Amino acid sequence: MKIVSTEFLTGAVSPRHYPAGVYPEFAFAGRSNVGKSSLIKSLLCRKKLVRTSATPGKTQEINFFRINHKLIFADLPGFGFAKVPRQVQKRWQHMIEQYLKNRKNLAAVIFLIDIRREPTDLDRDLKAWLDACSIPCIPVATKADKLSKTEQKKQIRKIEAAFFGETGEAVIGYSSKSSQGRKELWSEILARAENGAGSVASSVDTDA
Ligand SMILES: Nc1nc2c(ncn2[C@@H]2O[C@H](COP(=O)(O)OP(=O)(O)OP(=O)(O)O)[C@@H](O)[C@H]2O)c(=O)[nH]1
Ligand SMILES: [Mg+2]
Repeated sequence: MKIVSTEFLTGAVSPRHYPAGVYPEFAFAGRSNVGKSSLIKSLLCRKKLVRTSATPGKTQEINFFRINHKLIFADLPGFGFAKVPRQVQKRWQHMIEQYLKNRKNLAAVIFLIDIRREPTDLDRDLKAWLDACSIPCIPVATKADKLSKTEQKKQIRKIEAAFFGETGEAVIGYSSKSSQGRKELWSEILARAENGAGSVASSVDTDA
């Protein structure tokens, strides 16, 4: 079985524009420029479907993608980009919080942290917020290709200690350039989707 269809559904700034929440949904959240849109592209092996940019602040709406008529990915705007005016930052934050609080079919949030950076207060706030709302989270350390394997391990341990000290959650090292971590992340996503909804796993081929 393969990823037979990936469709851009819509870009939304408020709940009334969200697509119908009929499939398990995974939202990609993290700071501006951390690699959310690139990660979706890499997972779906679709270069043109998702817009990415070296300039932070590229994704300004919640972009929804449907995969095999079985799953939805939601690409969230990033937070913490200093050059965006405060008013706009606030609007984005509100958009993200409103989405996370209200989206009933949300199966988990893919929580992205740049493997090279120290976790910031904003990262901590997001994690605390997800915990407070009991939203399951799949942690991913992005841009792994920028570090050697030894450095990757060290940084991942640091991130695990900062966010998951007690729960012992494993952080997946990922590279959208080399696809490192792709199989591991897909299997995590499918396991969570399966928990919530029928036979999703059998209908998506993660080797595609
Ligand atoms: N080397 C490397 N660069 C990456 C990787 N992932 C993303 N990038 C680069 O990081 C920059 C930002 O990537 P995006 O995917 O647009 O980041 P984003 O989190 O969606 O950013 P916003 O939409 O602004 O919040 C781009 O220049 C990407 O090419 C990766 O795994 N490795
Ligand atoms: Mg983006």
